[in-house]
Amino acid sequence: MSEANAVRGRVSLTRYLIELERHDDGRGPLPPSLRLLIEVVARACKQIAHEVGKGALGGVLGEAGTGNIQGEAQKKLDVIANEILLEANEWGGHLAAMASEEMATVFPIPDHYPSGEYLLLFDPLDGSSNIDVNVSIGTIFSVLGCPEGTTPGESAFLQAGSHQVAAGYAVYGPQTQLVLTVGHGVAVFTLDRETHSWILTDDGVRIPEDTKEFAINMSNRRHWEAPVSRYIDELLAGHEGPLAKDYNMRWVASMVADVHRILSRGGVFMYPRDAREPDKPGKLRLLYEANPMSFIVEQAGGAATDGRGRILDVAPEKLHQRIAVFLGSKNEVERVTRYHA
Ligand code: AHM
Ligand code: MG
Repeated sequence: MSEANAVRGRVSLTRYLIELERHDDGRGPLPPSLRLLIEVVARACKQIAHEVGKGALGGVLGEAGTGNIQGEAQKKLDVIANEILLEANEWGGHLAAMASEEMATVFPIPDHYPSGEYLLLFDPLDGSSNIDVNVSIGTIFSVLGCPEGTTPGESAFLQAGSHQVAAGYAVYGPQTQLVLTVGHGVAVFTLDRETHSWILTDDGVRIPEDTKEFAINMSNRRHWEAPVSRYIDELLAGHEGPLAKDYNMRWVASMVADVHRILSRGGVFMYPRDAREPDKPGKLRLLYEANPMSFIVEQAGGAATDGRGRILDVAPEKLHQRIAVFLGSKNEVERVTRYHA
């Protein structure tokens, strides 16, 4: 391919979304306001990638000296990424309100900006424990419609994940990538660091139904519930065990990076409920982590449950609600879910 043809053949994020706007396959065309909102989020992710990349040279590493609503110490980059997303999205006119893992309560669009029809939720920087050690981290986001006639307070956000109109994440790793679903499958964009544009590098992503790879924090083993212990024992028993195959284990401790690997080559990711904090059903947050990742995984042919049922069917009761997560290759997620029954 000549250089000119190679350039013309590249599909940018804007082009990908505009084609969805024009093309109605029965699920309805993508609304222009949703396209613009996604573009703003993607632009904010580029800015976060830039800040992350500065590392020690930009003074962005280390603790912020503050804590979030979950009682976790915030890193400087947690706070910076949160600010970037708020600033980028508050004035565009597409949103009624935002909610973030790093903020105690919802952020309504200030009165001096027009208010829009969507709600944006995000985990501005997921995998915070990896920031200072230069391991992949990411941003996770989810978009809901704002129910008509409601003031965009906390209750407007308490919608089951099946109502999401878009979800995605950016992974800041050796390459910076954006993974997106608007309910038409899953597309992956890679940041071209020369032109600063998101270029489509994979579309119609499919997660293999079977896998030989699992991801779990094994150090919590003594706190797990019986069905999880049984399942992991079977995986570890390998070829000689009941599942009759050898499994490999990977745990990045950044959900974005673990999910990204599973999208790329299959696997099962687990963060079960455990006995450390009995009042908290799991570590991960339903609205900022579990729902958007479950939407993406299901759109790629995988499955996502909390061990009991489909995550996307859970009716949230609280903004910062936590949930157990089992997601990835369908047959393994179904097996561990069966063990809970
Ligand atoms: P964070 O949003 O505060 O970074 O916490 C979420 C992260 C996930 O990315 C990851 O899967 C998990 O916490 C790692 O937990 P652990 O420290 O138990 O390995
Ligand atoms: Mg997180």
